[in-house]
This record gives sequence, C-alpha cells and structure tokens, in this order.
Amino acid sequence: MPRSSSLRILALASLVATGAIVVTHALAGPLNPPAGPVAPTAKPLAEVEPRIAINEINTPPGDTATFVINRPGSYYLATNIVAAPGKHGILVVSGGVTVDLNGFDLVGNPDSAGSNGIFVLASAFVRIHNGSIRGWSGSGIDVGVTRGSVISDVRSTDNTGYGIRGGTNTVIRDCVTINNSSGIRVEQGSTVDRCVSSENAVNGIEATNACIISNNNCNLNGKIGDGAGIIILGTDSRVESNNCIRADRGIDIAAAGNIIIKNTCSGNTLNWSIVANNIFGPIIDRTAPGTTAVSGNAAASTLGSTDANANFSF
Ligand SMILES: [Ca+2]
Ligand SMILES: [Ca+2]
Repeated sequence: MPRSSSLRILALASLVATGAIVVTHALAGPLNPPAGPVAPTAKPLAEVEPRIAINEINTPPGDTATFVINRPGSYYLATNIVAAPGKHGILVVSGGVTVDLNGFDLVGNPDSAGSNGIFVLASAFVRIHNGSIRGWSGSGIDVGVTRGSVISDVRSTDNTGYGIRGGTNTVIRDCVTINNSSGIRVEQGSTVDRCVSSENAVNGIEATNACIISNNNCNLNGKIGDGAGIIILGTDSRVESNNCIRADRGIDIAAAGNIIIKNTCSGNTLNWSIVANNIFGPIIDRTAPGTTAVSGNAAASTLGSTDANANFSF
C-alpha cells in the first residue's frame, strides 16, 4: 500500500477510535479507467445553454446602441453593462425576442442624449425580465412602439425618462420603478400588476384605455412636479386594489368610463380626483378613524363599510 494511503487509514482509525466520527459503510469507484480513448460525455454548449449571450460578437454595437439584437431568439446578459456615451444600452429591432438580464445591472451614462437602457423598435412581442436598469438619460426600458410585450422582475431606477415605458397590450408585473420622471406608462389594453412605483418626479403609473392597473403600491410620487400615484388618461380601464400614498393626487381618473374599486389612499394632497361619468365602489373616509386598540380574539370592523368593492381614504 502506498505510504500516503496508509497514513490516511491510520488517521481515520484514530478518529474512529476517539469517537470523532462513526463509519457506517464506505463506497469507492473502480480504480482503473475503462479501456479505449477518452471521449467527451458532456452535451455541447448549444444544448446546455440554448440561448445567445449579449456581447460584442453575438450582438455587435450599432451607431446608436452598445448592443443591437436584430433577429428573433432568446438572449441573456453574462455580465453587467455600462453604456457607451450617447448610446442606448440594448437596441432591439426584431420581434420575437426575450432578453433575460440574468440578474445583472444595465447602467446608463449621465449624458444628455436621451439614451434608453433597453430600446425596442420592433412592432411586436418582446419579453424583458430579471435584472436592474438604472441611470439612463432616457427611459430605463422603452417598448412604447411595441405591442404584446411582457416585462417582469425588473428594477428600473434613477432614469431621466420613464422607468418603464410600455406599448399597447403590454404586461408589466412584479417590477420596481423609483426616482424616474414617471415610473410606468402603458397604452391601450395593458396590465400593470404587483409593481412598486415610488418617489418619481411626476406620476407613479400612467395608463390610457382598456387597462387593468391592480395591486400596485405607489408612494411619494409627484416628488418634483405635480403628480399622481396612478393617473388614467383614457376610458374602459379598471383600477383595483392599489395603495396610493403621499402624492399630489392619490388616484386621478382624468377621463370618463372607468371602474375604480378596492383602492386605498392616504396622505395625498388630494386623495381622489375622478371626473364625471366613472363608476366606483364607495369611497369611505377613514382619515380620522378614532378606533380603540385591539388586544384579544375579536373586534368589530372599523372599515365603515361592508361593501367588498369599497375604496378607502385612511
Ligand atoms: Ca408634488
Ligand atoms: Ca393617513
């Protein structure tokens, strides 16, 4: 037996003898490799990672962008990206594209060029998800001319333009937009759900026609200008179960023909601003609740309404 092996066995025996470890059984593989030449057993990279890394080779720079995606496919970041001065970060000119930020950070240049972190000029369907975008002289994400995009799990902060500018029939969910001009903007037929949009200069969330704006939390918007937590600029939208706090206006319905249910507003200069010919659950004033403390197993409701669609000022 080689000397090193016998030393290892002696050391092991000593540990067992002192009770330091308990050996139940031991396994070992064959000592001799199989005969014949060594052959690869792994799958090729294209099968293990059947996606395209965003880099100088796969998505080379263009005149206006640090990287350009010009054909359909599934793309991902493999590192952080800091913008070249005066250029967008990633310019997408093809539909049918997914951009997985892969947890990385897309950082803008503090120039005056109006550069966007991700700028989509394709007409249809782009998915963007899973990363952080900040400090762009335009918007963090701009898919304003695109329909049917999905944007999720993105944090877009500190941009001179929008945090996320959606197009028509866009889904934006589980995103955070902080300290932009306005946080999120969507056009006809879009849904914004479960987002935080706070501390933006103007509005938290802006929407036009036939949108669903639900379960969002908008705090401290209108930070520099005059702004609302949520503003609806068109008709046929549903505004449901949002919490709008400490803006100039909490929920601002600036056009007729919308439905407003189950929302809560607190601490806005004006909690509700709704033009005529909209429908809404009762708006219950609980700004001065005067409730007694609760300690124990039961208490009466202090909501001031049993209407399941009620909105509350608190
Ligand atoms: Ca303000
Ligand atoms: Ca309050």
